Amino acid sequence: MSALRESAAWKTLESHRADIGDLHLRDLFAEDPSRGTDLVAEACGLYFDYSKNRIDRETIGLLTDLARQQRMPERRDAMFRGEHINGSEDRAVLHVALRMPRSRSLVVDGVDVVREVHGVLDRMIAFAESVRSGEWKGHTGRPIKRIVNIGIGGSDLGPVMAYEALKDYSRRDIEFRFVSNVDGTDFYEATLDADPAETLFVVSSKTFTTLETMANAHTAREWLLDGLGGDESAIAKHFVAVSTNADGVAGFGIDTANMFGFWEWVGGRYSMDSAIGLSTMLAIGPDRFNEMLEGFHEMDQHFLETKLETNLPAIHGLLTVWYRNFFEAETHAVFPYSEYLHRFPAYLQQLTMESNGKGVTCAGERVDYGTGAIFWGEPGTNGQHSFYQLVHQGTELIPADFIGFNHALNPLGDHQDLLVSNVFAQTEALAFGKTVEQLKAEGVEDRLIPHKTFLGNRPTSTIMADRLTPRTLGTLVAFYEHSVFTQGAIWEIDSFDQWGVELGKALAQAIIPELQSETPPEPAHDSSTGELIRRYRRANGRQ
Ligand code: G6Q
Repeated sequence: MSALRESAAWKTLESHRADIGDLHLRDLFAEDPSRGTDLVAEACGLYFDYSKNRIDRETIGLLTDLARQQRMPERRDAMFRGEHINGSEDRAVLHVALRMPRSRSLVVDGVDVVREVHGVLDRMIAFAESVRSGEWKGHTGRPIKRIVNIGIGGSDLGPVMAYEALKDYSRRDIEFRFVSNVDGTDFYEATLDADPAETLFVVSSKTFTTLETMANAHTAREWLLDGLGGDESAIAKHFVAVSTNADGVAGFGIDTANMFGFWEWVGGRYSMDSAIGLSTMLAIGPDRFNEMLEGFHEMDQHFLETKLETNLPAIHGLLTVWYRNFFEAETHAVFPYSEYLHRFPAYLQQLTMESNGKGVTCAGERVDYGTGAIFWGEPGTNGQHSFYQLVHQGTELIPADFIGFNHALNPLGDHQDLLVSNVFAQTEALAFGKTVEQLKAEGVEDRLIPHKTFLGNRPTSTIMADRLTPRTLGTLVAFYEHSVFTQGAIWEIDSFDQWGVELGKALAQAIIPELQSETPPEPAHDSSTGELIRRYRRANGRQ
């Protein structure tokens, strides 16, 4: 058995879990009336109510003991100092430096990274202002009216999520589109009604070698040159790059003066506040972008400086461990009650699952405990009319985060009251359910009672903020980043590598020529893959 499972803090939590057993939230609230005002934490504009979780007043203390035993605070401090905590790639993990104020300095491997960050930010600001003001002109002298970000994974999910989340603050006279899929449909639809003379492509790729992004960028190049009469000098006015690979960018034909860099210590899924956020800055402007960075930074400082017992991301991360390892919960749901956050669950899926979907520890030992939960979700209230059935009455335990706002960005009649009433009603229903006695008192027919019973005792956390602003988005994303960090530290895994995406990439590279060759390829696969390749070739008129 692993040292973690043998450890004192883990064993104490196991017996605590046995004590808590099936204690119902109904009883926990009845016995402890101030639970709903005490088991909460508030910081950086977020009110975090974790009282509707399957815990008692001892649990958080035991979980923070586990965090200390696992040296989580020391690991956190090492990350903030710029140590190479991503061991398998031998890299520092410094997304927190991306949002440090200009006045700070952080010297890592001999370089002041904060200075470098602000150097790039200044160039992004100058560029964004010139595009937004119309000073930047396309090849034929027209201002930019459509901006297409081409990227995938970390170079897409953050930008598209942030654009959607902050649309209310964005320029409406410039269209923003995001192309990620190598399915040609994605590019086709993003440019269908676009005028090449007014279109700017932001090619976002840390490596500038990613198959999907390079295929889409080359298609964009052809589309632009076709539309503008084939003059290659048009590229400089219609393409900019966000990358760490200057040679690759120059080789593509983009002027490196129009390249915005970042660093190997920024992981893709932690990069939306680096130059990868250029499309966000183009949409909302430099001042709003800066407010977002301030929100991130405020939460970073909270995570760094606050004791674990009142530390929002630490508590969230520890509760996720609690359910994953002591209740065997396999999934974790996130339900934002804001239409603007409709891409937030997809963004979080990468952040959480690419970070903590690991089967070995940093030392390379196979784990014998559950790691990263499957994160999923959809905005409320829509989800209520589809899959919440399973959350309420199914056989799985699904811890869920409900995210709500006090104020709407688009106040219309009493819509916000209706929306938020659902946040509160759902968490109440999930916790307390509906008993046989209540149903009987309502005169429900006996045969329907089993169907109408809600067992309750389904854990939720509620995160309330005043309104969705760039600052709130920054704090919310940093909250989840540091929750992910906390979980990874407990599980002793490397939350910052992603070897699991490599195998599929390598195999696809091998199969491309087998689909395209004139003559049938040599048999090199299992009988299923071989037959799928043969059928595809035949369908496309190849032998
Ligand atoms: C994120 C991953 C991955 C990456 C994409 C795009 O943490 O590393 O999602 O962001 O594969 O990579 P490029 O930016 O290099 O194109």
